[in-house]
Amino acid sequence: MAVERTFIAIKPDGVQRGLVGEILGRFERKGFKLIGLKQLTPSRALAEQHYGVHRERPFFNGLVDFITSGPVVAMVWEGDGVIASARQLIGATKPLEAEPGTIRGDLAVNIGRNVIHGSDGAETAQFEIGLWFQAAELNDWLPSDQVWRVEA
Ligand code: DAT
Ligand code: MG
Repeated sequence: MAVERTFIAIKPDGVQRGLVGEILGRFERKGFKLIGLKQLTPSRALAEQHYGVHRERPFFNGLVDFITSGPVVAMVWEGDGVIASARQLIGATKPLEAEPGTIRGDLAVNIGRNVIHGSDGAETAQFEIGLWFQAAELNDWLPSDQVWRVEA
């Protein structure tokens, strides 16, 4: 499995509800590596680019209103197969259909307040990381336990 990077964002509902630590902890405990982290209230332009594939959907304006309504915690996580694994940790888009044990399954009810975003594929991840982060904001580092933690 190749080492990948993915873009993860805790949406304003997750930040307002005090779930940042809970969510960050799940990615840390899984064993992924934090490469970038910042808190910002996104501009409308940023939100519209981020959700550009949904521009024609009836929920688009409401989605942009929501994601720009308050603080977002934007992150880049790295690891083997992290893109698909993060989507599994996050759970289904509709929180009531998300499995217990997933972030949305455990922490959310409403599709319009589903707490977290994660890139859905390699191309999307590359696009979203570049959209939200400057190259200088991403810090590569070697965990001190890497040698024994990672199997070949
Ligand atoms: P995901 O966030 O699981 O990748 P998506 O890309 O299909 O889901 O949609 C992006 C976000 O848009 C989603 O997290 C919540 C919102 N959304 C999707 N479908 C919706 C709907 N039918 N009604 C309201 N909001 C919706
Ligand atoms: Mg999506």
